Amino acid sequence: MPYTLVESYPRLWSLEAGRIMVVTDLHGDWDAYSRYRDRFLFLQAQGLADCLLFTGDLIHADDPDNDDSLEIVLDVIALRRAFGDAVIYLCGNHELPHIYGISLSRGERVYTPAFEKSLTRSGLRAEVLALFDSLPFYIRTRAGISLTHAGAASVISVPSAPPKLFNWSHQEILAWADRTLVGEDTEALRRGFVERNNQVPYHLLANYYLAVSDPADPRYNDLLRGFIASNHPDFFRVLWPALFTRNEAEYGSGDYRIFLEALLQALSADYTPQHTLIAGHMAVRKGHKIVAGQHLRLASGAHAHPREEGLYLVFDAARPIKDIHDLTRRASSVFK
Ligand SMILES: [Mn+2]
Repeated sequence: MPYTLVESYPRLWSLEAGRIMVVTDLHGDWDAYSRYRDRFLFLQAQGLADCLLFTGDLIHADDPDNDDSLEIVLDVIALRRAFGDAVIYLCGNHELPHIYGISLSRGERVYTPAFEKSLTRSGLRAEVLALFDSLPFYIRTRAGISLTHAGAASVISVPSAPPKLFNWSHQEILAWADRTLVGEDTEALRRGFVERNNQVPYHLLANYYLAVSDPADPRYNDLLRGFIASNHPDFFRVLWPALFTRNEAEYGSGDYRIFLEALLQALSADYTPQHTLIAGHMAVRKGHKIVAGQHLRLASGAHAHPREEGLYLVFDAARPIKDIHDLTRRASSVFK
């Protein structure tokens, strides 16, 4: 049976058949990206892989001087032109802020401005944001293996959360923010935003965070829109934890096991039971680790320590895999 993808829900896609090559968080590392891409092209030509699946966080390097985020995303767009849905890209917590025009930082490192600047310079903002807007959050397979960017979050055990996530619409939230903005005093909102940002004038903030310099630019108010959007009741309660969960480091192993089970159960509804989750997102020595018995943490580059220990894996979406250790045995390297 050839490669078969079904878009069961906007953010939950089902892979019915085909050999899937899984690659996690590359964070602007062009060398790693091109190695994985070329390995896929080779495997595909040999009939050994049908689908290339990136689990998100292709963008934002820790080192700002060595960050090829936009080049990677544009290459993925080109690959999707050639391979269509056989190249899958899941939404990561680093792609998400750009959809909403909000910033993302960790410690001293502010990730989002450089990518916004390169988007504006490239003239390809619409194409890239349309891609980000379309990315699924979850993939499930007939093998019983599911994939997502970060892992399971506690909110997943709230019965209303899985359907919200599976049917999530960024555009609905942004339209809600736009409608809210119409009824607000824009000047007052701008003053509030400036106050929260150490009194830096709004036009400088808009230029720094979103690479918008002209007040006549239709994107000039997008910082305000993003601020309102991120205050939607479901934004920080449902969407954010789903993409930012720190798994057992956040909840402890015992509780993480419960949330992981809840996520796998939600992914199994009206489908083949899902017993294993693959996600990257967190640092792991030597490229992989089994967490809570049912979560394979895979690091293909940035989160493998050292990077050259990064791994990818290939499995058949149609063939049941019972043992998570059987999955780890399929991991391979593009660095050695
Ligand atoms: Mn991540």
